[in-house]
Amino acid sequence: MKKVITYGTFDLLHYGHVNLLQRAKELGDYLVVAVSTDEFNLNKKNKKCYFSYEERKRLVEAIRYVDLVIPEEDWEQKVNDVKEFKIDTFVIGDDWEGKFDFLKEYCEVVYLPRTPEISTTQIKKDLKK
Ligand code: C2G
Repeated sequence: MKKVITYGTFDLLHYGHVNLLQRAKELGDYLVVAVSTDEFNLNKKNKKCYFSYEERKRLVEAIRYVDLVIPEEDWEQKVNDVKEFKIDTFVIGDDWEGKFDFLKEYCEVVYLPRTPEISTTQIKKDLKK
């Protein structure tokens, strides 16, 4: 069984996120998604989420491509996650191109094109109009 992992906040879940998760699942048979916790978002990613971790976890778990959701609590957990879950492929959007190449020592690393026209930031801006 080929196992894939990806990471993200997934706040105000939108079709760009789903596009990524669909393509991530196509790279294997089992997809683990590490969803950033509220603390990690606030303290390390400088992101204030609309939905709590529990709500974002519930939403991501409901996506047909996702097999398991785990918490992302810090930047340093990826190597351990790859080992613990016996991951074959790490995948993330190409806004992170090159940032996780250190994982190539442990698994395949794939950067996928983002869905260009949508983002949580844009949604929040549009809602303010
Ligand atoms: N994404 C995408 N297209 C968009 C928006 C997001 O393909 N229009 C992808 C991102 O590239 C990422 C995933 O969807 O792979 C989740 O996006 P975010 O929730 O913004 O995640 P991010 O804040 O980039 O967190 O340790 C890694 C970080 O946790 C990644």
